[in-house]
Amino acid sequence: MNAPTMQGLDLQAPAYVKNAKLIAWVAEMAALCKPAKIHWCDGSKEEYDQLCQQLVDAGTFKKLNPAKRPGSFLACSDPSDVARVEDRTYICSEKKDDAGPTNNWMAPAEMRATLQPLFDGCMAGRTMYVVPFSMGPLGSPIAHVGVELSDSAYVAVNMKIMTRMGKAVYDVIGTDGEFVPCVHTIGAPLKAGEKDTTTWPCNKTKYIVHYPETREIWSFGSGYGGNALLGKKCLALRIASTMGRDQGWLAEHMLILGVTNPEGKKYHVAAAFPSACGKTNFSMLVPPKAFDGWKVTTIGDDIAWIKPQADGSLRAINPEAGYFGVAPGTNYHTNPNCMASLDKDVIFTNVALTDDGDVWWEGMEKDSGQMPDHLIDWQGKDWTPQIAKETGAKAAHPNARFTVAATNNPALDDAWDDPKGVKIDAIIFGGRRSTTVPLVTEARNWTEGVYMAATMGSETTAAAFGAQGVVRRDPFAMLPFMGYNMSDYFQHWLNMGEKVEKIGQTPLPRIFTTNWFRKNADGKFVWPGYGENMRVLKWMLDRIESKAEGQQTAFGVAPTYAEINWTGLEFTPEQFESVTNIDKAAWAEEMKLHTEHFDKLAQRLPKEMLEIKDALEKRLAV
Ligand code: GTP
Ligand code: SPV
Ligand code: MN
Repeated sequence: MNAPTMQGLDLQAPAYVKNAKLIAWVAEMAALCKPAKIHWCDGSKEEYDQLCQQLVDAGTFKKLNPAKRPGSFLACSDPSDVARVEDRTYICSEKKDDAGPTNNWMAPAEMRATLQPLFDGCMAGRTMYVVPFSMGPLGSPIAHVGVELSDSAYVAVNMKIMTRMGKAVYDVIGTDGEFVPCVHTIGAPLKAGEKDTTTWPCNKTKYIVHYPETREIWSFGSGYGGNALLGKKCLALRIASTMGRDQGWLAEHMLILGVTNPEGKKYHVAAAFPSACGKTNFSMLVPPKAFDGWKVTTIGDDIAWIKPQADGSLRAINPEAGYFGVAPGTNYHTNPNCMASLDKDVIFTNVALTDDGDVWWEGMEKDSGQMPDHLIDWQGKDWTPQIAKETGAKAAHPNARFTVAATNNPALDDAWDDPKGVKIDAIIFGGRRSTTVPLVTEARNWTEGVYMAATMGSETTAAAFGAQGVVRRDPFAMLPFMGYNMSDYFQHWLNMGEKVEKIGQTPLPRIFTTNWFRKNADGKFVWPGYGENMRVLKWMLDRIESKAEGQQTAFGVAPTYAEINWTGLEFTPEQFESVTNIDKAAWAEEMKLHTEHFDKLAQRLPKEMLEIKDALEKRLAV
């Protein structure tokens, strides 16, 4: 039999690919994107090594000094392609109201017509990688499978680390199994004989598009992070959130950790902090000396899928297999487990290169006690402390990241890939706020917790393209990741609470808020953060065990100074007051922002949100 071909392109799928729909879709996409070659990824170590070598040969990867950082590479992106592009991200539901007021929307037919000419021939001169991946353990009933077609080898190798990627996924899909089709292109076709003139080709025009009803993802123009690794934000959050709405579960921008006390009792905590607000850090927390015998273990650092069980418990899994984490600020003082995870087999993106072929980023001077004399910065330029002083140039981009397998993490929880997931005892919502919001409070009930999450504000960070340090509402830390109408999502959370409470067998997880980021008059963080966050976590567990009474405040139940273990930390009652006080004037301003936020979401806003807001306003007025 002749192999199927199309204008010289070999369309023959490997024998282990047996899904007719998949094979037909790859052929259809190849006809549209017109790649020079198709590579069906098998996920093997050999393939990973070969693709990394190819990226080295192309100049996209620099192999790091194997004596310092074995098996590791540095990629530096185009300066225009360094973060998620929220203003170019679309939820294309049939009806605009189903995407809701917080999402960019275009009618599916109109978006398809817009993308068609962009994708036509978009992979010319390049290889189309067929990347089969599973979010969640392979073959598990909670996992969802996707296939990403991409013309970026960088994407293929990152997907290998971040997901369960490879041949075995084809067995899961079988002859007629479901998969989420994901098409990605950097949008930089090559004419016949043309060679790349840059090591990070991409396109000025970018589109990150989701069709929630048909569960499809189309991404054009970017090669970076969440824009391009489509299993992560696109599938595991935006598409999964709509699956969760329809099927009765939750897809959340949350870390999951285990915390075990000296008596061996273990709790599981999920925490939603916006992008670059401390999830990776908190999930790998090393308790301070005063907490001898306590242990924190990582289940996930970015995404949680939470499913209610027949007994009313909420069990969570991490659908990912690796971490795509923020490098700057990470060091042996702030996050030793993370530093240990980065010893070997890491892909670094947009950090600086040292003269001995290792990596460096802002914050590492805390470990060595000094700035390096010379570096090549993330843009390939010479960097010295003097240049930094004069120009403010950062050696690493503030959104520089590492890609590393979860199995590199010394604090990895034994149950990190247990398909049953872990039972969640507490849920935290935490923003980055230099003023107003206290260090920690507990919601008095589920509905108040949903309100606190729904109205959460946070200062924008380098994780997304655009202005930084601007306070915006980021409900549930999901603003950039919501696949449907935000008000419907609040209702979904209320429904979940009600459903689980009715079962009556398992208490609902307690809901807390945190803010590690209050600043003093000098603009310095008051709370020491990082490992010291254990002191706050311990108070939360004390609340669960009825060992801490707390005190009622306008904004939930807060700890008294005496309820926090201060052993080994100098933190005065005055400092405590400055990170916990509720400033009435600031809160009056804050409530105006809640009003504005709810006005925007008014159309489908659950009435409970306005009731809780009323009660909060009344408490603030006394
Ligand atoms: P995404 O991967 O973007 O979703 O972010 P993330 O929430 O996992 O953020 P991550 O833990 O990587 O932290 C981002 C930045 O916040 C890093 O520069 C950290 O050093 C800093 N950070 C983390 N935890 C704390 C903390 O407790 N206090 C302070 N002041 N900074 C923190
Ligand atoms: C985030 O921005 O929340 C991330 C990084 O976790 S990215 O995968 O680029 O979205
Ligand atoms: Mn994230």
